[in-house]
Amino acid sequence: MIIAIDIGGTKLSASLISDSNLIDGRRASTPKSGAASDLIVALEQLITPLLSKATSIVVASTGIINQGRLTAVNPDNLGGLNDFPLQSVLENISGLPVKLLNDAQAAAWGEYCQLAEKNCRNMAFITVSTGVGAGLIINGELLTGMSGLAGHAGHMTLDVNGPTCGCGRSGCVEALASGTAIGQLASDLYKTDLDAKAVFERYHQGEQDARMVIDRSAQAIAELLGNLRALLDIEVAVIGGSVGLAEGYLERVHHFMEQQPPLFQVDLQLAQLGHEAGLKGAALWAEQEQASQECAAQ
Ligand code: ADP
Ligand code: BMX
Ligand code: ZN
Repeated sequence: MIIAIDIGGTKLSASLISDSNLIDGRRASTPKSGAASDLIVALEQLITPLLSKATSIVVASTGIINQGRLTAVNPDNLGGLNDFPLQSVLENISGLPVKLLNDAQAAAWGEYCQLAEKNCRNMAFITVSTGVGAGLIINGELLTGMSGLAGHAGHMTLDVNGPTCGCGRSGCVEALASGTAIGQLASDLYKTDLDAKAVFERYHQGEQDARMVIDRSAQAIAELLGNLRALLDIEVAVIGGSVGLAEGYLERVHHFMEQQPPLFQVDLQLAQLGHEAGLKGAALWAEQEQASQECAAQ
């Protein structure tokens, strides 16, 4: 069996995976200190109980994944941590072979494998979570880019006069739409600390300020989808992440997308793998990589 690990800005999950089924799934909070040593301890505690049954590890992680390291685009999402030797840390903990992929890229592959429309060749997966991540399938293949940066659509600028993003740019999609951005704007408006989950609760109770905050996020995602459609002729967009999957969110994205000219609208779907898209997608990707390596060796 394989161990799949999902490292997000808010939570860590790990599970054994057999035939695409999760077995013995575990969760922990992502350390907020920004210290590499805290992340190492958290990962060790998370996967140690699973190690005896596994022969390899695959990771879906927030951040740019390149040459075995995790580099943050937005270090704020990881408490300031911006560079981490993820592959060697996990190899040292486990003694097992380890493969790494960005979390949204992994989820994109997982969701692409679920798509009923097999003639879909170009798909975007967007996670609205601690940050905003994206993974792109172009001509049926996962795009990672030369340095792992491909798909980081959360850091495309939507508003040059918008809030500063932790990546250093202004008005990024992430700075307007992420769970963190929702929590920050709502905390300013309500003058008390609120996270995105609490904002959704207020929204469902009919509060106008909460609705406005969620609409800022949903509108930014709708604009992003229009941009991706224009750039890449995306046919299907799949939305995931805890904000993306929250009740009522997809409807608001749809509402704003419908205000755009039809040419810039996409077929919008909720992640079929739900919160497991990263874990399952990473496992499916690892299987495929393994098969193509074996094929090339023959
Ligand atoms: P990660 O970024 O670690 O992958 P999540 O996908 O859970 O984790 O995203 C975390 C963000 O989602 C936080 O901003 C959190 O407040 C928000 N969130 C968590 N649960 C919910 C919920 N039920 N409804 C709306 N937002 C949520
Ligand atoms: C950020 C960036 C992406 C990631 C996305 C979603 C960092 C640490 N991460 O844009 O690589 O895919 O967040 O990540 O710079 P999540 O933590 O919200 O799942
Ligand atoms: Zn940014």
